[in-house]
Amino acid sequence: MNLLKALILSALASAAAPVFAHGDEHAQRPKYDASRVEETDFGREGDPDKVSRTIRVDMADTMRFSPARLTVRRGETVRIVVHNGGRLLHEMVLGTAEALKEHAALMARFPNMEHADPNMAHVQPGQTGEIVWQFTRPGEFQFGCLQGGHFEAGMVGRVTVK
Ligand SMILES: [Cu+2]
Repeated sequence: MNLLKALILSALASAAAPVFAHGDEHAQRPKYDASRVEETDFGREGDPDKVSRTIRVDMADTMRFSPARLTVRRGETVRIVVHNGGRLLHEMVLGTAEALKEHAALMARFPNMEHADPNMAHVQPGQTGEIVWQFTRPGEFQFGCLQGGHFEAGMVGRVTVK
């Protein structure tokens, strides 16, 4: 199932069952399983045993990621450790610029949307989450916080894959 279709389905599912608040009781991401990894336009879920580098990114209520620019080598598997130093729920969602824009628009329509995909980490205040990702294609990608209004307020960063 492609990512957008999965998002729409989960949006519809949570529209019908609004008790599942996004970020509260969201499903735990399943353990890494190589046979279930899907290639996307911006790479794929990384094997935690093949991580060559850990990158720490902080999220703040100023609606900023720091650092907001990351550079990785093509093929590299990185562990992105995301710390939420704010008092609000924040998240990091990796994707293409276009996919993030679409996802943000969907989140605005369905604020209770629930999902836990390998390219995202929802992080409660004071907590730390992580994404293990292998960037298999060169190019410019983004990461954004898609909590209501955050992306629009500039909570977005860039990944350059060389
Ligand atoms: Cu945020």
